[in-house]
Amino acid sequence: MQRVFSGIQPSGVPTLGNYLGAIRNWVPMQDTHESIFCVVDQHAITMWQDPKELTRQTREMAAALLACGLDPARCILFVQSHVHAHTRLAWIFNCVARIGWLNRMTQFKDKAGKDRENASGGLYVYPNLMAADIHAYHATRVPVGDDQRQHLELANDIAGKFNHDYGVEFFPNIEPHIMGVAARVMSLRDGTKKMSKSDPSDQSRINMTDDAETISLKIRRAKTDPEPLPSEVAGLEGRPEARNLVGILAAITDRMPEDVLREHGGQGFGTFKGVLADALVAHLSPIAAEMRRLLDDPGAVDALLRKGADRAREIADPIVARAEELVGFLPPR
Ligand code: AQP
Repeated sequence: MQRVFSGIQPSGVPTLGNYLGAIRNWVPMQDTHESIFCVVDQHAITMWQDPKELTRQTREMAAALLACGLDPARCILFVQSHVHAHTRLAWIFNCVARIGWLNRMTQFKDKAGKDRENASGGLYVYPNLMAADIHAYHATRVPVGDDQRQHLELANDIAGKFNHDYGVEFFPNIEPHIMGVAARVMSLRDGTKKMSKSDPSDQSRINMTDDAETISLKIRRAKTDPEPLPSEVAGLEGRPEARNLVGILAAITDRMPEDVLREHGGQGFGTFKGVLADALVAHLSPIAAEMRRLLDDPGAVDALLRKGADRAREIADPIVARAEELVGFLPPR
């Protein structure tokens, strides 16, 4: 059975983008793949996180994943900092990856913004840690949103260089698994910018914890243009906000954008937004309710995560120990 790895940062409340681009696609994989999913708190601190908030958000993210359908009986779910193999391998990868490769990463440029000199070193080497997350398990399939494609290409370059430099075929090639019409959900305030849990504007995103009223209000206020919806996908060209809302309705109701436009083409946004808000509320409300139920017993969530980390260590520790041996580190025992 092919092994799958994917992670999500507890850098805020998970958004509709995280859900449609990643989490929702993880759920069926539990039955077809050996599945390993991780709340990547070490990635989160590449940008400033308030310590108390980070603890809360880590637990909340785990509860969100469980509420969306991850089942510890069918997958391994854990917190990155609990399994030290990730940072051990990341250090080796820091020494394998070339500065020129990292300089090309668009996510660093986006997140560092204009004040690049003031970005953390961790943000710069983030893709090396992400490569280590995956290669520590010899995972070959990585379900992510479209924004992570470049990092996965880098993870393959790192594995290729490691194998070449040490004369081995140790780290396998990774296959990105980028799925569905909503592989990139865009901000509700700007259809050219991706929806992000750390966007300063809460109005830019739907949080998985938003209640029905908040969802309806955010959709009603979402940026659009004055034209009615086209009846064909080609008519969405140059209309990023319209394309985004159509894509969201398609994804949440398991249809293609063509089908959505066949039904709603010609409608103004007033009517369409009402339909979209209702569909989102119907889909997300049960997930938010289950999250709240799980978070009523934080000790139980923590215990599940600790068990997950024990299982993750069993796989990752021998792989990373072998990588350290290949590099020439004196065995610790
Ligand atoms: N807007 C999006 N559309 C589709 N997929 C998305 N993902 C994130 N945003 C979108 C996918 O969610 C998974 C987890 O992402 P992450 O938390 O590791 O980091 P990220 O991509 O940086 O997500 P955010 O929400 O933008 O977080 P912040 O604001 O902290 O940077 C990934 O598979 C990602 O592709």
